[in-house]
Amino acid sequence: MQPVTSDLQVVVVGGGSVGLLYAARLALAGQSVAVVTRSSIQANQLMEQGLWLQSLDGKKTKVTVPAQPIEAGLPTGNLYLLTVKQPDLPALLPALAGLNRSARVIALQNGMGHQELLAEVLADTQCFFAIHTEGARRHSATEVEHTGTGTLRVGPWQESNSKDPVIAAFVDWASAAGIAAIYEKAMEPHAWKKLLANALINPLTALFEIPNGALLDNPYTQGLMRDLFEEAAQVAAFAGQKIGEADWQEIVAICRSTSRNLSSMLQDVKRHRPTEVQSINGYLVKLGKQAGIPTPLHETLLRVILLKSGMGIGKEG
Ligand code: KPL
Repeated sequence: MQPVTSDLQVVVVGGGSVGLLYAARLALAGQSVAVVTRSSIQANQLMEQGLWLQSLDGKKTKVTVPAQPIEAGLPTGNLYLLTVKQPDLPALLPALAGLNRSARVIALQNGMGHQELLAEVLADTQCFFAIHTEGARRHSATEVEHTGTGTLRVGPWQESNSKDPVIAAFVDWASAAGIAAIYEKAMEPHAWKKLLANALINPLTALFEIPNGALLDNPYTQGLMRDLFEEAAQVAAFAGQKIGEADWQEIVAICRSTSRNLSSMLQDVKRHRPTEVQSINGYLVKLGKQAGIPTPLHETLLRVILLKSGMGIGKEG
């Protein structure tokens, strides 16, 4: 059944696996969606060939979505889904600053720091955050495969009891598209839990070039994960987050349930793309320094991943 609200105009910013997955699934559910890509080549290909979604059952469906490159600006919409990675966010700020005050933005980045960046150009009432566990693999500029079902949590950063109507309509549409979407009162605690999972799984898988599940096959990598967890939990406590044994178990469970996944950081390293390590481990190191909490393991991994992805030492800021 389609949601009652039909005046939602979604603009998906980012033509990576997550952006293409959400664009295709929302469009298939009948939602008006436009896609904004980094390159004009991808935008042209999407316009000419359409967007192809391979569902969990292997079936391929073509979806027609308007697409344009970011250099042409942001098309009109009332909800902007930011699916680009953290390193690509600063370049979007001038375009976001020009949005109508009634427009809402949902940021889907891993790590931390994006909420502060967005606050530079958007009002508090415009900014929402999401964390999702849907699996997606991009096969080409116009083809995406849905590789696993998950949930989509969306809401304001800090606790609010009132529901924004645009975000509520989006949650309804996502549900109509078959995505288990939840409107959360506060995303900050969820973002911290995701940060910890990413801070343990992503750099180790990127360093050793192994799928997520392989981290659990070896007592040394498991031990490293646990030590990274202890450091991160102390920093999280300084930030007012309650992190305990259940969170460690949850991270182990994520590793198991995504065992065949190549983490996003490993994929970035393989593609010679900038990674999100500065917003993940780098954030923990920075906050640890402010709090006087040593984070030698996170700092070492930060440097190693920066070196591995060709960004060099000393740029961690
Ligand atoms: O979010 C992820 C990522 O790869 O960025 C995990 C949870 C580690 C799944 O691969």
